[in-house]
Amino acid sequence: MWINEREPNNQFKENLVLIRVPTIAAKMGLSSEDPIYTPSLGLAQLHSYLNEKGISVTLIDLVDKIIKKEAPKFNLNIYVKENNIFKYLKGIPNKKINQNIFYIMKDVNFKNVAIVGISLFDRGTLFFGLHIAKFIKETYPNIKIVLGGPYCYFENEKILEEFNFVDYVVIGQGESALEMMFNNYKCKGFEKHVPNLMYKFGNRISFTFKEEKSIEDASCPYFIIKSKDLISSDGNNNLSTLGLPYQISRGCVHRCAFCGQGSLERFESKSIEKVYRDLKTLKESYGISQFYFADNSLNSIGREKLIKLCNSIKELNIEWNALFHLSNLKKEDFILMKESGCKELMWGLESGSPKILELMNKTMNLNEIKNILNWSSDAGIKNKVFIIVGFLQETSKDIEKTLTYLEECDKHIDKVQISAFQLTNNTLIYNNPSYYNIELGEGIPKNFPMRFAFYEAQEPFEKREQRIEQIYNDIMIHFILKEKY
Ligand code: B12
Ligand code: SF4
Repeated sequence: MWINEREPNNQFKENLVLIRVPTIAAKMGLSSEDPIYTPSLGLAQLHSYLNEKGISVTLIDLVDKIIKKEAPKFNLNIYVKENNIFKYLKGIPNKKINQNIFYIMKDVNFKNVAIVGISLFDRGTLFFGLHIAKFIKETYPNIKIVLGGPYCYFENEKILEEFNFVDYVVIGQGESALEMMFNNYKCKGFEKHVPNLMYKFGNRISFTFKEEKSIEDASCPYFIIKSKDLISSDGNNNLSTLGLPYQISRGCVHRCAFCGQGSLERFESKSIEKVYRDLKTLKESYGISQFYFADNSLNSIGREKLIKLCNSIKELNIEWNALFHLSNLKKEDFILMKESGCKELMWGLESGSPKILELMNKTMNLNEIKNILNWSSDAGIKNKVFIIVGFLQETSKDIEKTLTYLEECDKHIDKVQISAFQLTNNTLIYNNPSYYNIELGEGIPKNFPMRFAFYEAQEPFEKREQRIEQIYNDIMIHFILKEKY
């Protein structure tokens, strides 16, 4: 019998396990920084929703396990060599890789587990996530393996095509998908009723249908942390640099050429009343006053709503930081933000070269940006800027312009984080390769290439890889030598 919603007392004895995988983005040269530890918002939201629906969830946070050195022999670096891992996942034996998974998964009990969900956050979580999936499927063939998380917007069909050990991929919101899957996985053909689900149907790969529930109805996240976990041995609050994640808006009103966030989800934001209620609950439940607003660009909600938000949360006496878009802000906004607890703002500056910004479809003006950064730091808010290197048509002249621009703004910038350009699908560039003078496809390595998955203006693949590596190293050396960053 198909079950839409379960009676709270109608508990199954089976369990649903959700696994969080650490990223190796920095080790892969995709980012200049290892991410700061915060619990996963996506999984906390799923946990909370499924619990409300009477589904018992076990959350395994492997990031936490590694940080706490609970698996000392486990080697995360093994996943950096993607070619080797890819071959192993395709069935070519490799003792070292094979053994590695036991070091971290051996004490996990999968008894009575019906479904294991693995959350893929970014490219740096892909191969470890797939290794876990293979391990579980081979050890417990009856367990259904489902992948989800932000990265599944970028890789989905190919995963199902390549790897039989993955049963399903959820693209987008996972709440109803996991609920329906868990309630009905014993019914034949249940898949077609499950929203946002990609699955194998005979020789074909099918996608069911897209469902986007209103963000206003999103559950208040449930984190499996205890206050004591947040205090490090030196007495500092581990979350003080970033904060407990909480999302106010979803989607983005901008359309940067390299980013798909603007088109993946419709833009929507929570009512200020809901934000206030949730933050109050989180503060009281976890005794935490530091929050990270996990929005793509918080000021997408518009100035009027931003002002309302700041006025409302002022009395909560919290500290917060968030990603902002470098536009549509006035000097007085920063004073109000500071009063409401804003500690740090993170900005996608990306480049100091007008040519590159235009190619990126970044509708920002470098003079205006300087003002914004000044207003922010004058108000006592820290500024962190993100820079992308290796963008299309970027030359050493453009890099010089970026460095000069950063020097000019130096007084108002507290931190710079560099990422290497990655081509992802659902972006303006991917959808219009000829406009950007790149070629996709032929001759490109097949093992999930992303970072160098294209030829640029006839430049051979290997040459581009070497050139970007060089730019990346040069710019990194510049920042390493500069103590402040
Ligand atoms: C907040 C955020 C962060 C925070 C994370 C805070 C936290 N602890 O949760 C911080 C600042 C730490 C961060 C760091 C990084 N991030 Co980030 N981040 C985001 C952002 C803006 C929002 C993610 C989020 O919390 N959304 C809200 C929650 C509720 O949604 P969700 O996570 O998608 O979860 C839902 C579904 O995905 C699904 N789901 C999730 N897990 C699972 C599991 C299963 C089994 C199922 C079925 C469903 C499911 O259900 C959930 C509820 O509906 C996204 C962009 C985006 N909008 O997705 C980028 C994004 C994911 N980040 C990105 C990157 C690159 C990074 C970094 C590598 C940056 C860097 N250069 O260092 C690091 C790596 C972090 C890591 N892996 O640990 C990229 C990934 C792109 C890519 N191709 O790889 C994104 C897409 C931004 C972008 N457009 O470029 N990030
Ligand atoms: S890079 Fe940031 S501002 Fe630009 S589209 Fe993506 S999320 Fe929006």
